Amino acid sequence: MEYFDFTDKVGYRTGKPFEFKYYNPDKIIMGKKMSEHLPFAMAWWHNLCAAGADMFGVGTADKSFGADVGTMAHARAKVDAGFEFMQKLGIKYFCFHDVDLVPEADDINETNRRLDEISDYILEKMQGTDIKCLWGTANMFGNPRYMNGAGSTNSADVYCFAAAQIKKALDITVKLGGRGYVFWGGREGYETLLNTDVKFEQENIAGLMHMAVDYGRKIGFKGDFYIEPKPKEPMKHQYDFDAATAIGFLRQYGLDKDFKMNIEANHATLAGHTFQHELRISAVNGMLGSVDANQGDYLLGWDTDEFPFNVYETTLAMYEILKAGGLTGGLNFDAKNRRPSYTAQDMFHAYILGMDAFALGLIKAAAIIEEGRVDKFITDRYSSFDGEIGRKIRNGQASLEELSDYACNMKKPDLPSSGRQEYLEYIVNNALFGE
Ligand code: XUL
Ligand code: CO
Repeated sequence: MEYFDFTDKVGYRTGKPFEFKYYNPDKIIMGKKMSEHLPFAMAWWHNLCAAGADMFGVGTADKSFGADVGTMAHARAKVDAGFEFMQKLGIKYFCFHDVDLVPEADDINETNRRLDEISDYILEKMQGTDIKCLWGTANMFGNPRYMNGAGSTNSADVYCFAAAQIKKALDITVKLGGRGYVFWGGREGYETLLNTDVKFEQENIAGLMHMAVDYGRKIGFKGDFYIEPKPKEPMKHQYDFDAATAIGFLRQYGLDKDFKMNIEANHATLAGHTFQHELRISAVNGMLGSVDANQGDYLLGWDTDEFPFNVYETTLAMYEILKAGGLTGGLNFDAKNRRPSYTAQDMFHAYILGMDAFALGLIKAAAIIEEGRVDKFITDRYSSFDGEIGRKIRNGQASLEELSDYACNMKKPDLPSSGRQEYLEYIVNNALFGE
């Protein structure tokens, strides 16, 4: 059965109603194919499961794919529709939560059996295609048992259920050849400190992550584990607030060798940071792994998970990614159509928008790097540290007394060189819109 019969394979500037204007997979940018710079992934949950329900109303889109929702026949139809979707768009990766794949049963043993069945089917579909799994994860926030979190729960029994779900999600990720495994700490945080032992909860979260690493390595998982920072929503405060916080946590609990960051654009802005900031902080700490490619709305205080459209943001994101030498993970569209964009055609328009926004971002970021003035400016900006006293400081050979003597001899320093922000922004605009 063909689910999306209104389009065949979407190509570059074909003149057809569904076409890429910028994403040209084989085009070489800075020595690598665009498709290698941009390992796009489909998010199973938004694309194949979510129908647009919100707090005020039910879904508007039909994601039944011709089957009864909540059955294994529906789970299989989603696999078929998902593979047709990815093949038509030339998307090479997918990401999933355990319960995106199958309906959750009352008994975890039955859920696990369903997961075995569907992962056999996905594996079968993968054969003969170049589609792979980017990462898997366990949904440890939706079921009522996780009302107080998974690793951070006050219930030892619920903690064991979280362990069981992670074990199974890791099994399936490995079975499908996943590059990574994600921890998004959905409800790992608190609503009020009046009922919360923060130290106890953080130790338990770290304990669960250690067990996941031990088990994953035992079953042959060679990829990266990821933390996906997010400051709030659904909880008032989430422990993985932002990249700096999550990296500190990983180091504190000895998890930093096995984990990297999965940075989501909308989570960055919820934390009061730019997307670029979160990518930079991860990269300078050697922990930039993967990206959830979406965008938020600066006027709204929640996670809107929009398809990326803002080319300034994708350009600066790709600038960071190129400077970091690329991603070990990929660009997962953790994004959903707006509720009134409910048709199957809208699903294609959304992915084309997102893929083109990142392709254009890549082209423009490469132009900024190749043009060279921004990078040269940054190098020059610190050139005072190339002098004798500067080198001593950088090499850790200076003492406070020596620097004090140096300063007192000078009496008064010159002002630091200009930051020239407007000049740099003008260079970015020229790269984006031409001289
Ligand atoms: C929620 C979110 C998740 C994670 C995976 O804000 O981003 O979908 O990406 O659990
Ligand atoms: Co996400």
